Amino acid sequence: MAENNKDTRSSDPAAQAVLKHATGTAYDRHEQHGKRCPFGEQGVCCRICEMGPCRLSEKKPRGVCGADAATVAARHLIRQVAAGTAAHADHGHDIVKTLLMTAKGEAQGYSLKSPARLHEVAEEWGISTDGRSDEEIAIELAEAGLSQFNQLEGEIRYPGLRAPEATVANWRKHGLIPVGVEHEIVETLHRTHEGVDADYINLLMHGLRTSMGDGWAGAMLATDFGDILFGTPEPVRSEVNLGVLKTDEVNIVVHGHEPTLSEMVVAASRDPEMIDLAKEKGAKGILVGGICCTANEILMRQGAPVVGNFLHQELAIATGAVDVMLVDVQCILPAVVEHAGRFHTKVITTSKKARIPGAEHIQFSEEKAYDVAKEIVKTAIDNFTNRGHVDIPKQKTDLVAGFTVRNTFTHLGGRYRSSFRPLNDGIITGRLRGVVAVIGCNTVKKTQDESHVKMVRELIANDVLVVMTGCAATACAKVELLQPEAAVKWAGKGLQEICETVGIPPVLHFGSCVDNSRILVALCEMTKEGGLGEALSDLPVAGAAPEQMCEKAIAIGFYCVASGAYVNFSPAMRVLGSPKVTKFLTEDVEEITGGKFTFEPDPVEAAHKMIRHIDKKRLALKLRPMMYEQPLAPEAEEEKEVRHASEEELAAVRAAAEKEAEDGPRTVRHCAGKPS
Ligand code: SF4
Ligand code: MSK
Repeated sequence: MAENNKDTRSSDPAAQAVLKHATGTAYDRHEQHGKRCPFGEQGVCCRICEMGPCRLSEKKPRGVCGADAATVAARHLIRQVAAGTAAHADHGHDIVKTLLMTAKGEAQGYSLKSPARLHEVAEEWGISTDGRSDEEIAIELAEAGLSQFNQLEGEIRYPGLRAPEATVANWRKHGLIPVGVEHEIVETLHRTHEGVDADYINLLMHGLRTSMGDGWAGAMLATDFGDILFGTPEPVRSEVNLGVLKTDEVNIVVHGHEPTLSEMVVAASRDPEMIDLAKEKGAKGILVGGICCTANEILMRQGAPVVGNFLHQELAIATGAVDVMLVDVQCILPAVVEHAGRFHTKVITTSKKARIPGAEHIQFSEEKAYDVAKEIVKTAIDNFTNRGHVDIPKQKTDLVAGFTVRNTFTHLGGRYRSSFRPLNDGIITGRLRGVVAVIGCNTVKKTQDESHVKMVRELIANDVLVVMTGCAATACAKVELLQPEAAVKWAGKGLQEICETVGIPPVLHFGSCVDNSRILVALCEMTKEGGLGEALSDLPVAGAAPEQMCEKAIAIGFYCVASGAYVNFSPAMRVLGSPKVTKFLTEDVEEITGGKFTFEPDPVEAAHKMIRHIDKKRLALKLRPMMYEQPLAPEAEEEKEVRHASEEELAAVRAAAEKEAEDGPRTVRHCAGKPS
């Protein structure tokens, strides 16, 4: 672990082993870039129009057009929200389209793997199932699903269908339910165009509205319709970390986000024709493992091993054992192609939306999905014999994944009494403090995995059940936190009792980033089960993205806060140059949605802030004190105020930055319109 090791780039020993010899990685480029431009980092550099860029400071408090720091920071932030929402929405759109094509018999190799889930969702959506074939139902459901994206009036469906009435009423009061997913994204781009919306609160409210189209539409559709197509996950054992790669097998690493092609690649890798071909080339078999959320998709449904999380993508290649890295969309460092050039790895792009110069491109299409998958597997088999020196770190860890709202129900309530009652009772009686979702990425700005692991250990030690998705889940899986045995080692007594009774780990893997929607639905079910308040914001829960790095994470943070959650987000969003925007996000928004952000960088302190928030909610609900500890001291109820930089401190930072920008030496390019 990093605390015992001088390498602060990663806390993962497998990553450390590869980093000893790997060169030209994201860590090296991060170092080359040095100190970042403080105007950009604080969100007060505007490049919206061609009269700029404008860098706002004490001396220059307004841009050429007159926009102030709050307008500039809010405008750029909600553009990031829109980009993150667009990514998940487009992902969801592709899944819905694949469902439609499958039902029409136009997609090769797919089937409706979960008719039960199809019927459930159809009934929820008011689509008749009586006397109709699964295909007929799926066509109507998919067409209804597609309309969620381009709808221009009314409301997207899921909030009204799934959220508690009190929450829906509050959303409607504040106009926070999107009309349609794309409409709000388009409106974000319009509002943030030069000379349109200059009111930072109006802008941020629209950011909240736009993000709802992610969590409560794009991501939720991706999850539900993906479950219908690929099967609903069940708890499954697998392995994680670079050590899952095999010296004597063809290794295919699928990287990105969408399950449509990776599901087919897993199927093709099990095709006897492909296995025979691999054996002819001297390999013992074919391994398909994943990186980032594609990994989580095939882990959840196929039990495929996880090669690593975001910062493992170059490291996997540097083992010399990856015959093909197949990429689709999102979180793919363009550098993988250049990096692969140092080894034998072939990087194959597959989406028309995401090409990388130098990569081989094999165009994916639903109509020829299985053929495309076989072509990719064959390419990997052919490349197996081109391997040079192979050095795979030995580290790999067992994990249990595959939790969903439905099977968590079954686990908690037993086969004959599926319900969230035991979870709610655990909270009400004080055996369990509450639930925290820890999600999101890795970033070179923090030691890889360290914040996830420290935060989660602190939470479970304090009887908080943790649910995870994305690269965060992979981080904790690497250190054995996703095993039932972890409860005995790390959890507080109350959580331990629950885990032992139910047979679950103290940390539940809910899937990929779009599967954060499963967490939203679980919260809805907890409220419906009763005893924990009327609105989502009443629940003793919180969320965190302690190593966030991308716009999707910002969109997720926004829809969680819109849904009433307390969210710790680190590194902080680029808004700290505007005290007004910072205050809105960390204080004022709570009056509107019941949720808010904190930007605490220290993972243990952040865990305690979330615990204090949960305790505050417990007190408001008049729940019993925690079973295995003393009641809260009154002062502990008071959450420490978020500390904002004073105007003087900000002025000093800006003055120093301006001086650096004017005098050099500068390490930042083009920030002021002048190359350094
Ligand atoms: Fe400058 Fe205003 Fe143009 Fe932004 S929109 S670059 S603040 S003039
Ligand atoms: S993959 S979005 S680095 S979690 Fe979903 Fe990981 Fe963040 Fe990409």
